[in-house]
Amino acid sequence: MTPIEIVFIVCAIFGLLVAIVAISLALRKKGQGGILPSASQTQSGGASPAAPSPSKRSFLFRSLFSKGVDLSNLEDELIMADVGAQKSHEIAEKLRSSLPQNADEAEIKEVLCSYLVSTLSPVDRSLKIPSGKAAAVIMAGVNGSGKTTTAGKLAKYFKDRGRDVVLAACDTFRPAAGEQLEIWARKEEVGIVRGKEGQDPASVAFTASSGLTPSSLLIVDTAGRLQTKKNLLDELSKIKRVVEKNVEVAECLLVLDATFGQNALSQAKVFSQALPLTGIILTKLDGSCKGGVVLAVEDEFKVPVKMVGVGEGDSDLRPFDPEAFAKGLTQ
Ligand SMILES: Nc1nc2c(ncn2[C@@H]2O[C@H](COP(=O)(O)OP(=O)(O)OP(=O)(O)O)[C@@H](O)[C@H]2O)c(=O)[nH]1
Ligand SMILES: [Mg+2]
Repeated sequence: MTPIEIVFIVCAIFGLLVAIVAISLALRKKGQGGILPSASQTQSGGASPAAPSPSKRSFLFRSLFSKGVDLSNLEDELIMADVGAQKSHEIAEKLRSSLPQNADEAEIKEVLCSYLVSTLSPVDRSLKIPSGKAAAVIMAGVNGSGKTTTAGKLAKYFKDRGRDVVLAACDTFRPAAGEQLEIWARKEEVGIVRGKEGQDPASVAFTASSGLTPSSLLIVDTAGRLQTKKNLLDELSKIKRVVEKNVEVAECLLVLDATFGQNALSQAKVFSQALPLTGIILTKLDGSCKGGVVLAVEDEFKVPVKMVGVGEGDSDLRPFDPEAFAKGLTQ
């Protein structure tokens, strides 16, 4: 082999090595840079436990204001942040009467923050589950709002607090719904009662609520969509009636998707006709919404937001904290 041939072979090998390193670096970058789905995107039915990183959670309650705020544009800014026309007007009037005309942004935010804390804090937001006796929680809400996922998260929440949780798969309308809840039951190692596809959901609820023990907590997952609104409402009230034959229904929780903004209000209206709602769980606050809808929903229905969903994992459910909410919104 001539020296030229040897140099040529060495160069070729070196070139090949450089190419391999470059390709592997490029592939790695692709995986981190968003082409691959994030942990939360890959979760099906919330079965994967990956929770968002603390940095992702820090924007849970983002500022209500998209631009500089003064007393003249405050009402519009609140409306834009889903606070609702009536509540926005009420808040703006309140601030106009307690601040000088030329109040700057920092003053407005400070007064708004204390106003929010003082109006939201006195409300009792605890889940009223009696101890020492069996109880039931009914989940309701439009399809896709997060009922099944929240039922799974609540299963963990109450199991961690010593309850024997049983899930009732009363969405027999959508074929995959029972399976989705079953994945949660397996993951959280809690009981589940499932019916057959198309079975009367109330009969599933009745079976599930029979024979509970004092430490049992039944969490009833329901359908979000039926052929007609009337069917849906009749079905929900029937489920509650039959469960009550066996056990106290301690909470009727409306699950609302916070990203729906003002549409969440019309949903709440429909469900409040079927069930005596005792609390709201606002989901997907980890998304792009501003959370102002909390104020609108509470104002309209006089039902407290008790917990918030901040991701798809089983620990992504938190008690609603008015102070964190007010601070986040006015930061
Ligand atoms: N990012 C995020 N996603 C959520 C949250 N809660 C639920 N989801 C997702 O929202 C989607 C719908 O959730 P489901 O629990 O299936 O909603 P559902 O109300 O049971 O829907 P139906 O059974 O069709 O009525 C799923 O992909 C969930 O993982 C949350 O707090 N944050
Ligand atoms: Mg569901």
